[in-house]
Amino acid sequence: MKQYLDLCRHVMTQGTDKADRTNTGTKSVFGYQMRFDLFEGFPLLTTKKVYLRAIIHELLWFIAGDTNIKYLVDHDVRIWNEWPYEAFKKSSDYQQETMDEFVQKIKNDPEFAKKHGNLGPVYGAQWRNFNGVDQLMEVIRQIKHNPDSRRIILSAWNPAELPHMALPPCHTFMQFYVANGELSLQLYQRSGDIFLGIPFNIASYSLFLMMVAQVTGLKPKTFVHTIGDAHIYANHFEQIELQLTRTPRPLPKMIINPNIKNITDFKFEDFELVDYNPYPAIKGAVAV
Ligand code: DHF
Ligand code: TMP
Repeated sequence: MKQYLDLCRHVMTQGTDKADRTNTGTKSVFGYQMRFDLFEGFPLLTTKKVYLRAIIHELLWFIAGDTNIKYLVDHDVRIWNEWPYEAFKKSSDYQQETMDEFVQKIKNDPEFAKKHGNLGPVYGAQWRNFNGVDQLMEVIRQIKHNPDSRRIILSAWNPAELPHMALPPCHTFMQFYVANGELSLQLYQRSGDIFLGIPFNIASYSLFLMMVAQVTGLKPKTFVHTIGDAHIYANHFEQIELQLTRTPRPLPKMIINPNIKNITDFKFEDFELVDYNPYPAIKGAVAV
C-alpha cells in the first residue's frame, strides 16, 4: 500500500522529534491525509501481516455499544488489555497478578470482569449513546433518507465524559458522503501511532464503510483518512525502516455476506478475506 509507505517515509524524513505522554519519544508531523479507493481492493497492509481477526472483533464490539474488554478477551483479542490492567494495578484488589492472570480472571469471573474490564464510555458507548443519541442508527437513517446532507456525522469525542475514559478516543470524528449511488467516509483521527494503530484504523474504517454501504444499498467508494498528530514512536523506527525495504503486493479482497441488511446483525463469520499474501508480521511494543 503505497499511501502508507509514503506516510512512513514522510514522517521519518520530515518529522519533528517530539516528546509524548508515554515518555517513549516520537517523530511526528501535524495534519496528513490519505485516500483509499475501495474498488482497488481491501486496504490491509501487505508489508507486514496485520491481524484482521482483532480488527473485525473490535469493530463488532464498537457496533454493539460494548466497552468492556470481556468480549474481546473471550475471543482472544488482546489489543485493549494493557489499559484496564494498568488501572487494576492501581486498585486495592491488586495482588501482584500478572497480565496473564488478570486476563484469565476477566475470562472466568463475570463479577471481576464487570469491575475491572471496563474502559469507561469509550467508542462503543459514544457511537450508540452520546448523551442519549444513538449516532450509529441516526447516521444510517440520514444516509438512507437524506443522502445529500452535509451533516452526516458521528463523533466519539464527548468532552463531558473524557475524564471517565481509560484513553480519550483517537479516532474521533467521521463524516459520510453520498454521490452517484456511492458512499464515502472521512475520518478525523486526532492522534495516530503509525506502526501499530494506523494499519488497524485504515482496515477498520474501510470495513465499516463497506458494512454501512451494504445496509444502505450503496456502493463503497473512498475512505479518506485525516490524521492530526501522525507519529512514529522511537522504538518503532527499525520496524518502519524494515517495511520501507519491502515492495507492496497486490491488495486482498474482502467479501461480506450479502444477506446482512442490518448493521447490528453482522457476525464474525460474515467476513472473508481472500488473496492476502503479506510479508511476515513485525513485532513492536505498544506505548501505554
Ligand atoms: N496506544 C498506542 N500507543 N498505540 C496504539 O496503536 C494504540 N492502539 C490502541 C489503544 N492504545 C494505543 C487500540 N488499538 C495493537 C493494535 C491496535 C490497537 C492496540 C494494540 C497492537 O498491539 N497490535 C500488534 C499486536 C496485535 C495482536 O494482538 O496480535 C500488531 O503487531 O499489530
Ligand atoms: P494519546 O492519547 O496520548 O494520543 O495516546 C494514544 C496513542 O494511541 C497514540 O500513539 C495514538 C494511538 N492510537 C492509534 O494510533 N489508533 C487507535 O485506534 C488508538 C485507540 C490509539
